[in-house]
Amino acid sequence: MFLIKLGGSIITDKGKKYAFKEDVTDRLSSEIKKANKEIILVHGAGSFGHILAKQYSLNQGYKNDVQLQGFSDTHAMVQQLNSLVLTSLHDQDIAAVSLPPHALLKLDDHKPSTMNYNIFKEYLSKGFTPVTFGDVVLDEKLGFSICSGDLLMQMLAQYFKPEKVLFVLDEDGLYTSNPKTDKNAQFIEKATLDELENLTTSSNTYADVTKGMAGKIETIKNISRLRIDVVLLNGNINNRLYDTLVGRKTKNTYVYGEKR
Ligand code: IP8
Repeated sequence: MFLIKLGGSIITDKGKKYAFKEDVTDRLSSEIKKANKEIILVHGAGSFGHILAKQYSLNQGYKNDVQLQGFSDTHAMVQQLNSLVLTSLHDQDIAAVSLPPHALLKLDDHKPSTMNYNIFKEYLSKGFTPVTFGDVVLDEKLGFSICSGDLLMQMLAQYFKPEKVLFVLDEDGLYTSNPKTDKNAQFIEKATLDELENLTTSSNTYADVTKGMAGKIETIKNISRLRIDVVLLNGNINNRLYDTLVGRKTKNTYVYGEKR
């Protein structure tokens, strides 16, 4: 089984509220169909979730009743994005079913507390493609908080031990620094967990621009520690996802699962 995350920046325009990238998502759906693999799909919230979540400080937990409306509005928007992704998959005759995190799991101070893994297992065993996504969820300590697609990737990787974990990004993969701001950034084709440890240290010196990247590296390291290989690839380029899924050589960053 392959666990794939379609990043929010690849399926939406992160700078524009509620801007779904239909063409890119449709092409990625067709590549998933063509590869014909067993898959659990996770997607990010992009501009359907992050703008509202920030506006209402939802990740800080319950502070006032105004946030309740913000919570339900944010959920409605990420659910809407999820419906757009599902339609794209259904158009390719993929039997995708939506598994919304807010109804399946609880966090406790941002960390996983309870999760209904069985529902994923049952749908998979019947031949469906479970699709889940970054969502607002209940939180034992905070009242509510945000469950990111990356956290879902870690939880699902730990439980299902997939053959590979794929992150579909709007970059070719990992770089030694942020390629959008640093022209000396070097592309990383292959890395071990140890090499990633060094990378975090150096990328932290780039402050806020690489904060997102540092978080992503943390997620990748946690999955790599489960001895699962992680591949990061560019979803904007034709067939990178397909080639990676079928094991064909293509440009991507390959992180080897930690060997013991
Ligand atoms: O885009 C965030 O999920 P992500 C979810 O995977 C919300 O980080 C609701 C902002």
